[in-house]
Amino acid sequence: MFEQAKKLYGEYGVDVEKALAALKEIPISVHCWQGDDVIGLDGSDSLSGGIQTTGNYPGRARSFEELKADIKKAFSLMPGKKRLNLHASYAVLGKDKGKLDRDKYSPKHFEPWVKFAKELKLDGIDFNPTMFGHSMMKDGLSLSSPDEKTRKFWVEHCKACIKISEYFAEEFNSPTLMNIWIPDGYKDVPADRLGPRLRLKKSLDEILSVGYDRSKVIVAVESKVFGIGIESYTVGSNEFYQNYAAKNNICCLLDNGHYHPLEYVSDKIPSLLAFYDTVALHVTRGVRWDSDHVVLFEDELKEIAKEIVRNDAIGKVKIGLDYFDASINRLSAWITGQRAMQKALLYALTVPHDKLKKLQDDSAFTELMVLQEEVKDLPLGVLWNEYLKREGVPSDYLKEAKAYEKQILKERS
Ligand code: RNT
Ligand code: ZN
Repeated sequence: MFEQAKKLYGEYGVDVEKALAALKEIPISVHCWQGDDVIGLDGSDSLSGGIQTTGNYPGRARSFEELKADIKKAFSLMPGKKRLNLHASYAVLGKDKGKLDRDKYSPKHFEPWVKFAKELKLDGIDFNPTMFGHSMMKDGLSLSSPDEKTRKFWVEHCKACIKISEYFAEEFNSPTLMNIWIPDGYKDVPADRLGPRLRLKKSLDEILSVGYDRSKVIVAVESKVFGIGIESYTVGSNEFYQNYAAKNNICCLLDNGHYHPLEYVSDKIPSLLAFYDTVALHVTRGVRWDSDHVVLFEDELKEIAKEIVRNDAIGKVKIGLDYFDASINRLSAWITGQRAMQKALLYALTVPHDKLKKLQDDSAFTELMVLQEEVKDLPLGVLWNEYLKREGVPSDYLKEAKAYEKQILKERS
């Protein structure tokens, strides 16, 4: 069956073996926060800041040990090259718990994660300062706060995070993406829209002034249009961050839950590629709002993957995942989303882009439409199953996730 499929793809000029070989080398940064509903390990017991998990499926990871066990199990069922994406709130504080605050975290609080990631033979670790779920989030504001003490605290936190990111990069000999997202904004029409942005700008300048090696740490900024309870104004808007990134030579991160329902991130990728060497993604699935539903193999995901592959941007676009669903088996959620991303990449790697591009350039729009429809029916499932086999991961991961639930997670309630 696979040989037949390979031949069929060959008729469209697609080299299936080349596609499968490329797919297993594309790293996907898998977020740690699906496992514990974004709570973290450094003392918070609830989520705040415009983001929210919904559901109360049993078995949430409540400790470092539990989270590690769940990640290990989930990752063992995900094909391809993986990185681990951590938030600062996942610091393993040990004796420092209750003594050191987020402005003082250092590489040593993440050594256990490095050890763990090396055990799993991961490609590297990516990182995020955590500006939510903390008492220093004064009135929901961090880097844009008018309260100087608050603003400084978060500047120091981000500086510390750059140093921790540098440590990860050195340990894995692979650059770390450090993504800054803040929930700062206002529920109702603000009286001053510029002031908060100028303060955010000043904060970012101060953060970047910490000496760091730009070949090791890629600093990104993640914009948003609104959050729950922050409906009227978001300080870190798209226009603000894109201009800041362009002027300061840092990276933009696009989260596809953060735009208007009719704005597409797939279309923003090539716009940014015209100006930047690196673009970062948070791949998610927003349903009516930035709801962070589990990523599925859907049209927009395929378009995103196509923009990465057909623009020769596999090394340039850093693919990270960002979803958290507390209403279903979390392991299955994790794996379903990661596999959907990989499948979309496989899809993109097996579309005859050159042929299609040529039709566009020749203004052969009728032929273009027909061929684009035709390739949708190619037997991708056959290639996918072959890939899973070659990667040594079972196609029936639900069975494994359910067995793990019965054995391990049930004990947690
Ligand atoms: C929130 C942003 C942000 C977070 C994670 C936990 O709207 O998408 O990236 O989801 O950092
Ligand atoms: Zn995000």
